[in-house]
Amino acid sequence: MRTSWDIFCHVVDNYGDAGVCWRLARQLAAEFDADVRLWVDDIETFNRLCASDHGGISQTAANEIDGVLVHYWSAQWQPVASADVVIEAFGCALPPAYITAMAARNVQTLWLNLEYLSAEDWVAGCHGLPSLQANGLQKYFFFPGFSPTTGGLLREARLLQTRREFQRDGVAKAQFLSRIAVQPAPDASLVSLFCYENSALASWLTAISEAERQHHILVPEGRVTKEVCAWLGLDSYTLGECYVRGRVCLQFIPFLSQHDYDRLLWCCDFNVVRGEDSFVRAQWAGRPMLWHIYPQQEDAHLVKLAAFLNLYSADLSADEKAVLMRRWQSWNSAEAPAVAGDQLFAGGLGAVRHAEQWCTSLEKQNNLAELLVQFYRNWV
Ligand code: TRH
Repeated sequence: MRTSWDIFCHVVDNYGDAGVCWRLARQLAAEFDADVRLWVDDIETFNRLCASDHGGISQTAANEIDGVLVHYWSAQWQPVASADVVIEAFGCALPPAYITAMAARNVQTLWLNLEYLSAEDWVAGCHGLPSLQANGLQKYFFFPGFSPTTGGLLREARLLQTRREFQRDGVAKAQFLSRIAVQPAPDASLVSLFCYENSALASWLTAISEAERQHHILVPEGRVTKEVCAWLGLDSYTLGECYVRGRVCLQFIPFLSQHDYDRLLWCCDFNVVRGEDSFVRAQWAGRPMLWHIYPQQEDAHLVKLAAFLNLYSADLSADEKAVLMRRWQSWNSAEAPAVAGDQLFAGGLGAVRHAEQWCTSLEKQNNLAELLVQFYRNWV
C-alpha cells in the first residue's frame, strides 16, 4: 500500500537542512512507493540545490520535481490533511494547525523528529525513543548515525555502484570536469574546498603553495570566497579562472546541483567538506577528506569531531592516525597547519584505500530512508 509522507524543513542557515530533506524526499518517492510532500520555508536556498537541474520552483504553487511535491512553507499556513508519516526535520516546529489535523485524523499519524547526525555513543541509546505528547499523538526521535543501532545514513540505491563506475570511467570524468570548465594539470592533485570561514585558511594555503606536489583547488562560491580572494590578493574574482600562486592553482566554481556536486566529489583526489550532508557524500565518494564540522557554542562540536575521528581512524596505523588527527583538529581549531603542506590535502594510495574501506564498511548498514520505512512498518 502507498504511504503518504510530509517532510517539514526549516532552513536555519546554509544548505544542510534543505540538502538533507530534499535528498530524503527524493529517495522515499523513488524507491519506496511513497507520496511525498516537502515543505520548505526558504525557496531561494532550495532552488540553489536543484536549480540547474530543474529551473527552480515557485512559491505560490506545488511543484512536482523528481516525484516529490515541493511546497513553500509559508508563515500563513493553509490547512491541509496530514500524512501517514510526518517528519519534522531537525526539531523544526510544525504549524500548530497541522498538529491539530494530525490529531483529528482517523488513521494515526507517525510523527518523527529527524535529528542531526553525530557519531557520539549516546546516539544509539536515544534513537527511536518516544517523545510523549499531551494530545495522544505518537512522536519519536530518529537519529542518523554510523552504527547498526542508529538510523543510518542517507544513501540512495545504486549510489556506490554508480560512483565506482564513474571513477573507473576516465571519459565520463573528463567530460564532467570539462562541462564545469575544470582542467587540472595531469600531475596536479584535484581538491574541492567547501568549508566555513577559517582564520587559519591563509596559512594552510601558503603551506600548500609551498608543497612539492601541485594542487588544483576548486572553491564553490560561498562562505570562503572572500578569504580566498584576500589570500590571492584580489578584490574580485572571475568564475572559472585559475589563479596560480606557487604550487597551487585556485579556481572559483559556481555552486552546483546536488547531482553534480556528487560527481565533483567523485572526481577529486581530496575533498574538504562541512556540516552534515556534504560530509556524508564525501564518505560515499571513497576519497580522502577533511571535515569542517559546524561550529557550536562552547566547542561542543569538538566532542562530535573526536567521536567521529575515533571511528574513522580505527583501522589506521598509529602514525597515520596521528597525522589524520592533527590535520583535522588543527583545521577545526583554526590553527596553522601542524603537518607539512604536502600532507594537508593529501590523497595518496594509502589514504584512498582507507577511504574506500571506510565506505565499504558503512555500506553494509541499512540506509536512513529504508530504516525510516522499516520504523513505520513496525509501528503500524
Ligand atoms: O551548508 P552546510 O553548512 O549546512 C548545514 C547547515 O549549517 C545546517 O544548519 C546545519 O544544521 C548542518 O550544516 C549541520 O553543509 P552541508 O550539510 O554539507 O550542506 C551543504 C549542501 O549543499 C549539501 O546538500 C551539498 C550541497 N551542495 C551542492 O548541492 N552544490 C555545491 O556546489 C555544494 C558546494 C554543496
